[in-house]
Amino acid sequence: MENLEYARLLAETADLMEIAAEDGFRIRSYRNAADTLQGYPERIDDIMADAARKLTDIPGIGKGIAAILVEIKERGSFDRRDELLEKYPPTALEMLKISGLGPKTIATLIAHFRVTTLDDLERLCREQKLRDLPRMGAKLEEKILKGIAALRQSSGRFHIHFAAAIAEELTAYLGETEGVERVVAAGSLRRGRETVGDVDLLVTGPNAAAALNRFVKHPRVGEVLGHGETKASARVGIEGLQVDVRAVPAESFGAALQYFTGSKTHNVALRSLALKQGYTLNEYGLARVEGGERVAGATEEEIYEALGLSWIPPELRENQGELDAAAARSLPRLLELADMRGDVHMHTRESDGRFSLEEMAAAAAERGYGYIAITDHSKALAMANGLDEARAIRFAEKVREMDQSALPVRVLSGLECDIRRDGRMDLDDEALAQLDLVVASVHSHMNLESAEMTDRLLAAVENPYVKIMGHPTGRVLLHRDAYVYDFERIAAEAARRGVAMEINASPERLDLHAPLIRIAKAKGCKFVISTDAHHVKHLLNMRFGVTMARRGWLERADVLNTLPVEEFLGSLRRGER
Ligand code: DGT
Ligand code: CA
Ligand code: CA
Ligand code: ZN
Repeated sequence: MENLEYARLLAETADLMEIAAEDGFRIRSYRNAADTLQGYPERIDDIMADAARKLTDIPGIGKGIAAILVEIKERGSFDRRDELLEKYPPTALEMLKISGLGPKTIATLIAHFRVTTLDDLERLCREQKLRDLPRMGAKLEEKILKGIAALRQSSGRFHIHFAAAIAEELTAYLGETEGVERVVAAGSLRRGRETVGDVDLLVTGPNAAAALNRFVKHPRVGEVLGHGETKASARVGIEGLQVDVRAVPAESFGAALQYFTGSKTHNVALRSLALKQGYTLNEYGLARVEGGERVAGATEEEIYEALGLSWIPPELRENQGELDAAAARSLPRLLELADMRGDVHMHTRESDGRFSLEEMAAAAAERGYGYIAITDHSKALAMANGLDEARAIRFAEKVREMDQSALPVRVLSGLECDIRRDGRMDLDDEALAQLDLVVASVHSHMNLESAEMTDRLLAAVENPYVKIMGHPTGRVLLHRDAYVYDFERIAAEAARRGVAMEINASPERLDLHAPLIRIAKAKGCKFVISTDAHHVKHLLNMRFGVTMARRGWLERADVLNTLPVEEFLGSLRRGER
C-alpha cells in the first residue's frame, strides 16, 4: 500500500470525526499524521517490514497513529473509521465542501433526514424541508443551494497557493534528476491565474525522460494516468491535483514553454499573427511556411522577437491587448514583488489573528518591509472580537506612545472597519479620526440588490476617514461569488476622493482580480496590495497579490505601498470631506 493511501484514510476519518463533534486535539493529530505521511520519502510498508525500525520514529507519528497504520496494513481500514462510517455515509464528506455548511449542521441533517448525497440535500432545500428544524430556515436553504451550485461549478479546480506548493515541490525534486537541466511550470500556474485546473511541468536536458520515471515514483503521486516517452500524467496528493510532465528537447524548449503556457486564446492570436507573416508556430518551433526553415524555438524571447514583438510576461497572455502593446513596444513595466515596502492589512490577537503586534512586525521585517498597518476588525464582527470605539482609541494611543525605534518596522495604527448595511461605518468618525489608516470592508448582508449595494459602498467611499476599500468584491474563490454592484461607479468615486482599492492577496480571495483592476485603473484609482494576514506565515502571500496586480497590468507607480512610509501616508486620502 502507498503512503498516500494511508494518508487518505486518516484525513477522511478526521473529517468524519469533525462531523461527529469529536475532540479537536485528536482530529488535529490525524490530520498532522496525514500531512506527514503523504510527503514522507520512504514507504510506510517498508518501515513496517523492517523489524529494526519503528513507525514512531517518524516525526508526528505517535503510538496511537502507529497502531492505526498497522491495522490499516492488515485489513485496509481501522476500528474508528469503521464506526464512523456506520454512522455517517462517505458522501457526508462531500457536504463538508459546501461553503456555509459546518460539521454540526451536517450531523443534524444526517440524523434527521438521512441525507446521503448532494442530490438528496439539494432536493430537501428545494422542497423547503430544512426550515422545519430548529435554528434552520429559508436563509440556510438558500445558502446551501448556492453552495452546492458553486461546488459543482468549481469542482476540479484548485487555489493557486495549493497548486504552486505542489509545483515547487515537484520542480525541486525533478531538478535533482541526473541528466535534467531545467524544470519549469507552464500553464495557468505560470500565468498566475487565481485557480488552476492542472499543473503543467516541462523538463529538458540530455536525459529528460528520466524525470518522467522519477515523477511517477514520487511518494505523493497516486494514480498514474499515463506514462510514455515524452509525457507522464498523474494525480498528486490526497486532493488528487493532476500534474502533467512533458520532456522536451532543448532546441524547442522555448516553443514548448510558449505553447504550454497559453492561454489558448493568446496562442490562437499569436499563431494567426505568425501565419500573416509567413510562419507556422507550434510547440516545436517557429518555421517559414515556404521551405519550412526553422527560425526560432530554443527560447520564448527569440520567438516573440522573430514576430516583431517584445517578450510578453506570462501574466499578460490572456489576449487582452498584449499582442498590440508588444508590437508597439509599449508593454507596461510590471510591478515586482521586490517593489513592495509595506503590508497594510493584517490582524492580531486583538481580534481574530493568531499573533501579537510585535510578532507581526518582526515577521514583516524579515520580509524586508519598512512598515505595516495593524488592521483588526471592528465591533460588528463580534465573533472575531472586533474593536469598539473605546478599544480603537486606546489602540491608536498605544501605537502613538509605542517606542517605534524599538520595533523592527514602523507600525501604523489601522482598523478594518465594517461597512454596515446602511453604508455607515461601524465605528463613529471620532474614533476613526484617531487612526492612521482605515480599511473599509463588507462582511455581512452580501446579497443586497445591486442598487442598494452600490449606495452602501458609495456611502463608505464618502466617509472622510476611509482610505482603502478592503477586498472590494467580497468573493471567496471556489466558494462565494462577488457581490453585485456598479463597480465602475464606485471605482470612479474612489478615484475622485483618493480612496485606494485593495488587492487582497489572500489566496482564498485574490480580490480585486485582473479585469476589475484594469477598470479601476482606467477610472483613475490607486491600489494597495495587502495580505490580510491572520498568521505570520500569511505575510508570504504578498506574491500572489503582486501576481494579480501584474495580471491587471499594474506598474510600481500604481501601487501605494511600494512607497516609503512617509510618502505612503502622504499619498493616502486626507481626512477632509
Ligand atoms: P487550467 O489547467 O485549466 O488551469 O488552464 P491551462 O491554461 O493550464 O490549460 P491546460 O492545462 O489545458 O493547457 C496548458 C496550455 O497548453 C494552454 O494554456 C494552452 C496549451 N494547450 C493545451 N491544449 C491545447 C489545445 O488543444 N490547443 C491549443 N491551442 N493550445 C492548447
Ligand atoms: Ca494546466
Ligand atoms: Ca494540462
Ligand atoms: Zn475582511
